Amino acid sequence: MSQYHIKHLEEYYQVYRKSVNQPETFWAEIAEEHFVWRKKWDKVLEWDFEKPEVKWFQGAKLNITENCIDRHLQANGNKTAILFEPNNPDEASQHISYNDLHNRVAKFANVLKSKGIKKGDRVCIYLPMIPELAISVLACARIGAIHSVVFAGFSASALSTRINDSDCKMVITSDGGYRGAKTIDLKGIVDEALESCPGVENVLVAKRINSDIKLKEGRDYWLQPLLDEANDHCEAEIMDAEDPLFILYTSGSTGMPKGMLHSTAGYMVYTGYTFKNVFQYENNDVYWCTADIGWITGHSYIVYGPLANGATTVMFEGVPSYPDYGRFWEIVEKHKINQFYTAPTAIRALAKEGVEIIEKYDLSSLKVLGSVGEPINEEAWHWYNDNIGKRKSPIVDTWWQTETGGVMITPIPFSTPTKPTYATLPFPGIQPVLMGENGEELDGNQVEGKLCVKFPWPSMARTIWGNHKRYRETYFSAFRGYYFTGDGALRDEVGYYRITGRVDDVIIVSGHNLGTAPIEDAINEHPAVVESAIVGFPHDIKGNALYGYVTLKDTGEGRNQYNLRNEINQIITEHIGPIAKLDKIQFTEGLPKTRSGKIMRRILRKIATHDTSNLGDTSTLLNPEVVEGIMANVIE
Ligand code: 7RM
Repeated sequence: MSQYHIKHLEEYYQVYRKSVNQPETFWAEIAEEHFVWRKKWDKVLEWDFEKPEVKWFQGAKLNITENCIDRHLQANGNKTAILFEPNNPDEASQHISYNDLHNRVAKFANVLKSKGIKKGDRVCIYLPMIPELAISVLACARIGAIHSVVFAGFSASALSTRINDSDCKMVITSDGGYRGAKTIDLKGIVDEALESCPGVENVLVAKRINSDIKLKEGRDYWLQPLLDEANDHCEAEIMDAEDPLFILYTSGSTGMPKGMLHSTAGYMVYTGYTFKNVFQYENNDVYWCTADIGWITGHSYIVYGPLANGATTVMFEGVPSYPDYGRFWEIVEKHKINQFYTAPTAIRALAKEGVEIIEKYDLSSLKVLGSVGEPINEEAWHWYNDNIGKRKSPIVDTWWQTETGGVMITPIPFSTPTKPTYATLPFPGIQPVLMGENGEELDGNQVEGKLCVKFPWPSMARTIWGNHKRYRETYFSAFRGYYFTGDGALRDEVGYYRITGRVDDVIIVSGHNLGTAPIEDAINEHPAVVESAIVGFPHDIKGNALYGYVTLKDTGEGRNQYNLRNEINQIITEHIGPIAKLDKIQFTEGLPKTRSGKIMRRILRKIATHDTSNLGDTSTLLNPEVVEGIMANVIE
């Protein structure tokens, strides 16, 4: 039996028990047998959820890129590491071997050094899904710089907030990007963002769409000429186990996005180990995760996890609908994809297009299907299982978070019997608990509560960049001594977990986490707006969509409500990005408030979902009279 590669349900239970009973022995064995170290650790784990502080593999020295690249060169140098599939199907795909990747990362790392980037400096990466994105991430890791990838769909204002929060010295971007039939002007967005980012010294610009952009003298450089000049050898910076690897922003229920900080050794061990088992990756498999590297799923399961296992990982630049809704299946056939990992929102969008388009393609290479990002509804689960997996490829419904770094609750395919809408069992090393109303652990099965984790795991985020207090308050205060996920869950009669959704003011739209507060802040900047409240409502494709209640200063008949709706969505697009646009906007006389002045979202949520038979007690409201008016004007 190999505990690194679980192949039966009994083996899973055996490994799981060991991971709980002897966590330090367990993780030390995984780390020692399957990763390369410049120096071994002195201590496997030190932790305290009160402070909170967590340290894994203290005293160890390593570089994650030696694990993800160098160690594979001897046996697998010519194997494809990254298989790049362009937006346009007529453009050739690129097979980047481990040897190529090694040289390209070294060159890029030397360019970073030549521009003054040192260990510990923050580098913002704002790129479309082109090879330079993965390469720049690895180049930062090679020299110990902390990468902060910002998804290239975020606006200039969202980008500048993130750059400033972590004091990035450099931005890596491109002249633009392709997304289906559209192009995006990334360099223009960066220029606008940098008007308010005095700390950025240099911008490196990759060429992708050959657009006519301006380089700011002394600040901006085309990347390619610098790479052409650079040496293709770069010694890896030797890092301590707990040295930071990257920052990745995630939305919170209030204010500023949270810069989740991940450290080196634990993140590497956990993403590598989960990748192997969750996808049952075998040597010559071709694995494809459709996420963007701008999200945690891309960091952990396009870049680090697969490469740590010497896998072939596909990077797709485009969208599922271009040139038509057969694109995903065309790629599966073309590259004989073995493991396919996507989000419920994509599955629902594809299901809507019917099965005829799928029948044109040979999907017989598929072995494992994955789902991530939000609860997968039963209908989507069956559609995926019947039409894509042909009822022979297990679906792994993987529950995890930006904060957890890697998959936490998931079936192990071919071992764990799956059950629609259930993420099933905790991965080895993970100790989930459900908490009751009074903050007590709910024992036994068939219970529902708030999902917490009671023991540390190697890839948990160590802090929020620059704000450890907020880290403690957000994750370790709701239940003392526990990590609180913000999700609700239930445990069925056999101990399987089903995630029921967020229990805070985060709404998941098309798999993207959106905090309500930043959207409301944006809307409230409109001169005609007094205040606003955002709630989610169920949407066939997006999972949830956004419903906004907006109180205007002047509700006079003269106002053009159509224009106002467009203006509100325009402001949201500028502040956050088009993903946060509202599907429905209702203008209100006022919003229901508690006596302490808090908007009662519970009531607004019910109205938006037409679930008004039982609004609960409204008598404690400061202004119960507004509720009737809101109900009368609800948008269908
Ligand atoms: C990986 C990722 C995290 C939130 C999380 C949940 C929700 C993610 C599932 C899920 C039900 C799943 N990171 N979520 N996966 N809910 N089943 N399989 O998505 O930081 O962007 O989002 O997403 O609410 O807390 S994330």
